[in-house]
Amino acid sequence: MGQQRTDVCIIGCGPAGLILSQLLKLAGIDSIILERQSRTYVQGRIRAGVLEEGAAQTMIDIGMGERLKKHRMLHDGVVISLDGQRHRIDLKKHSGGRQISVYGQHDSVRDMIAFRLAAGDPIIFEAADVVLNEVKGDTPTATYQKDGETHQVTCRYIAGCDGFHGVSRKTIPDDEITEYHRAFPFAWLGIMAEVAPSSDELIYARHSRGFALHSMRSQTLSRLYLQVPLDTNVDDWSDEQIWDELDIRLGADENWQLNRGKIIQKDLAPLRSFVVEPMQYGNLFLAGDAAHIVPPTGAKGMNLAIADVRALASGLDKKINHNDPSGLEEYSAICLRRIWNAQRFSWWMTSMLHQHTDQDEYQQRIQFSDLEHLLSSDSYKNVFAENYTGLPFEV
Ligand code: RFL
Ligand code: PHB
Repeated sequence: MGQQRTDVCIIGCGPAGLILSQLLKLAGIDSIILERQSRTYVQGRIRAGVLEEGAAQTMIDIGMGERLKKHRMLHDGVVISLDGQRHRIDLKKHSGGRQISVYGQHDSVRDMIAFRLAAGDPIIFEAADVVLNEVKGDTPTATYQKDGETHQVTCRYIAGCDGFHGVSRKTIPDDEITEYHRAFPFAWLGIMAEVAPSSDELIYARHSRGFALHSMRSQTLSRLYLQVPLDTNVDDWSDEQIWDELDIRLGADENWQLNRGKIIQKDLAPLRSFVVEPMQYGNLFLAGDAAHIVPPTGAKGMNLAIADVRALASGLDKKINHNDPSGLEEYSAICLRRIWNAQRFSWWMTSMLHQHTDQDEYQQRIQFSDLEHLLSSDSYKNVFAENYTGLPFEV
């Protein structure tokens, strides 16, 4: 059996695992990343687009954000469309000067993998059947299969950064954690299209036919979404049907048109909320989607993952370098304060902008009234902008 040793064994090579590995390195702490998928697969997974100011700055500060800094699109505002009428919210003005960065998660992941490998630090791709052992003891281990052999990593701490379907959370006995779930009865059909964005800023559209979102990745790539039923088969939607529906929901008219282009990817994402408490079991710490999921409407998932690993890296630094356990003891509580706030914000944005199948006329009016209040009240816009651009980090 192949044997390896490190301080922290990180399971999962998504944003949480990659950023944690670099924060630890800067604190002089050694880590190994074990990733189930291939490098090509991980780099091709299309997901988030919006980074809070603090999340983008974290990537830049740790040296992994050179391309982000050069290629991101910095936005000062977002547009909310109500049955085709577009209204801008000035995020910068209402958040005390903060902007958001629009940059693809798969680009960030590709940049960070290249950075780590160029520094000679290990990522083990295609590590199959990861099993975590002795996580309550002083020397936990992770075993995995690769190239027909069993390998074992012995470490002091394990960071479960392996997403919602990972193995880390499942290692914790059921009676040691509490899970909170909420499933929404609809999904998003997402497309990536080779066409210039039709708007300088994101458009979140509430429409009686369902929610739509216009986002982007670059001057030549647009990312758009439609609310669809959960059981949708994306192949049942022709490209033309998708553009026609986006036209209606985003309110295309003689004054504003949606640019159409070649659709190079179609995907379906269910909307759900999930939190596990606490985010620790012995020397195993969960971070990112392994511990919580939010519906993408508030653009919070990757941002939360980054806030988690900042707190985890700080706790590990205190313990390993200064023998101070306080950061690790408080890790779960620190993260959960931000997580529940993001849960509330994401739930609110989702509820406010989507059509709900069981929604009656009364609820429709309440929803409309909430949005009208947002668009007409400076104090409501301040609350929105503060949440959307990201609250300050506790750690
Ligand atoms: P990830 O990215 O899922 O990475 C986990 C990694 O772990 C690997 N893995 C394993 N490795 C070893 N052994 C196992 N047993 C393993 N099981 C899994 C996986 O292969 C993977 O490489 O989790 P992480 O790092 O916590 O990052 C979370 C983010 O990916 C996620 O929250 C965001 O994508 C959510 N999200 C958004 N977040 C934002 O902050 N802003 C956005 O604009 C935004 N838009 C979105 C989104 C998510 C979306 N989808 C598809 C759900 C838009 C969409 C449509
Ligand atoms: C994206 O660009 O993919 C995106 C943007 C904003 C969201 C969700 C996804 O709220």
